[in-house]
Amino acid sequence: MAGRESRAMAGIAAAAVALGVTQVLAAVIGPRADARTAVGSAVIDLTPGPVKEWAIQTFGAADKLVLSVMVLVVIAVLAAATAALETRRVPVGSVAIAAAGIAGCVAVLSRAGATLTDVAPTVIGTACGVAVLRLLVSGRFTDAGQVGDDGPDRGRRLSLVTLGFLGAGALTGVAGVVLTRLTTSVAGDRNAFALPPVDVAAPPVPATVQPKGVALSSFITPNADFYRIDTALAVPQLSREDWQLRIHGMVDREITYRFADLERFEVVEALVTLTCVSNPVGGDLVGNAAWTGYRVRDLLAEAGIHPDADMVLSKSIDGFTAGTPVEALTDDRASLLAVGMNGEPLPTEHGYPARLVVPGLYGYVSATKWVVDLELTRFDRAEAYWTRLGWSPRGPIKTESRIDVPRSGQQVALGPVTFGGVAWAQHRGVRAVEVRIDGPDGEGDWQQAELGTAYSNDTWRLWRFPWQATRPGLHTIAVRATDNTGETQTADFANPIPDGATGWHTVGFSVK
Ligand SMILES: Nc1nc2c(c(=O)[nH]1)N[C@H]1C(S)=C(S)[C@@H](COP(=O)(O)O)O[C@H]1N2
Ligand SMILES: [Mo]
Repeated sequence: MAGRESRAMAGIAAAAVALGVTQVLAAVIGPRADARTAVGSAVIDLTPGPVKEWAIQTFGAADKLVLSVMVLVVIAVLAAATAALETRRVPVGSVAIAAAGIAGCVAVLSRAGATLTDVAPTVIGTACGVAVLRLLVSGRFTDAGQVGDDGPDRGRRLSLVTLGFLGAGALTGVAGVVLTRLTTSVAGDRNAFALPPVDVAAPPVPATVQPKGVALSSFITPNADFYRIDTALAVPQLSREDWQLRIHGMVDREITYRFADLERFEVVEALVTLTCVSNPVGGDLVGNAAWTGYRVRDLLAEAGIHPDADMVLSKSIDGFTAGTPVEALTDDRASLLAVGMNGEPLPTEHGYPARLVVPGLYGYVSATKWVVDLELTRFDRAEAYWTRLGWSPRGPIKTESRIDVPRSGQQVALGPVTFGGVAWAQHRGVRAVEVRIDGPDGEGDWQQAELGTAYSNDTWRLWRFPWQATRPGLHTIAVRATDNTGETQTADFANPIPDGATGWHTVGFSVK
């Protein structure tokens, strides 16, 4: 019988084999059979709202990587702990692997469109894992030695076999992930997509939107730098061929558009600044892009909206939902079913082949990526993904501003210096930005910042503030914006839950 430590190692090897075999078989059966993604998605869905919020704030776009690593560590610890107790008679570790397998099957079956064949990889992988553990604790590799064989040699043989299984598990796992990527990726489909010619172009962007002499955010956020927030553990791979948009619910006639059907609608280009409700004061979950697409209003008109419908519940291929006021999708703002971002097809992680973009509303109530379904309904009947978790059903974007320069703790030389940042109040527009240095206890008063040209009410506005550094030591700079309704950004601090953070962004810096 192997010792406690080698049994713990055997447990990790068995878990690796179970995961590896499952992963490689899932690559053959199809994405719905991917237990790893199913379990991760289940973990995301079951995580309480405040914890999700904390994860987004803490890890940002790396949240999913952190989750994956955490899940692997938890699996390894559980496998080691339970396998350490495994004996030939009392199979604690094997039962744990089997239980994990059952949980994996439940997770797979709970996903949209899953069938019984989708659990086959998990069942076979689990069986392999149990078999490996039983084999390693059976003593076959330790007791089979000749009489007089001494401990260290037997132990070495066992650990070599264990390492072999561990390596095989890791290899099949990686092979499975790579194979899945290769067989499901829509990168080719995306590369082959030429954006439709624009019928209604966005007004040109004057160079004066970008204040000079200060290294602040660029007015248009390049796709590669655009923040990404979603609940999708694996980026959905949806080809144009497979994409459909079903419009149903409180409508006169249900419609399903195929991608090619979109050709008969006018192609509109609009610059819209997106913001995440989870963006903390001073945060970077905000970006501005030129979107190409079709007016949602035009797509809805063909279905005929019932007058008592007040919400469009949009749904993505992976089950995310957002509830948007019908008004925001049918009034004269540029609410788009976007297929292009900054002149390229939507990047896969930003919703290829089609997503919603709605000026003035936080992403969680409007910006559904990989969108496939629009249901006309009512706010008193339906609840969307984040609303169910405690966020506000309606999410108009709050007036906010951010300091990009100076960075917190930055050292500034005596003499002239230019500070700067961004301000946004989508669909109302930014009228003024004020800066205060060393207030309220210092002598600082609010002073007007210089504004970049206003492009539109739906885009952010960049600002700069030239200043003379005359007194060495520590200083603070605060910023506040006023929107075109005359409302000045509130000083009251609020957390992102339930309807967006508020407060003044304040940065400490020093003069030398
Ligand atoms: N399918 C899907 N769409 C989604 C989300 C999601 O989790 N899944 N998150 C929304 C949120 S909270 C935001 S802020 C925006 C972010 O869009 P981006 O990742 O393109 O910046 O997407 C929205 N659309
Ligand atoms: Mo968001």
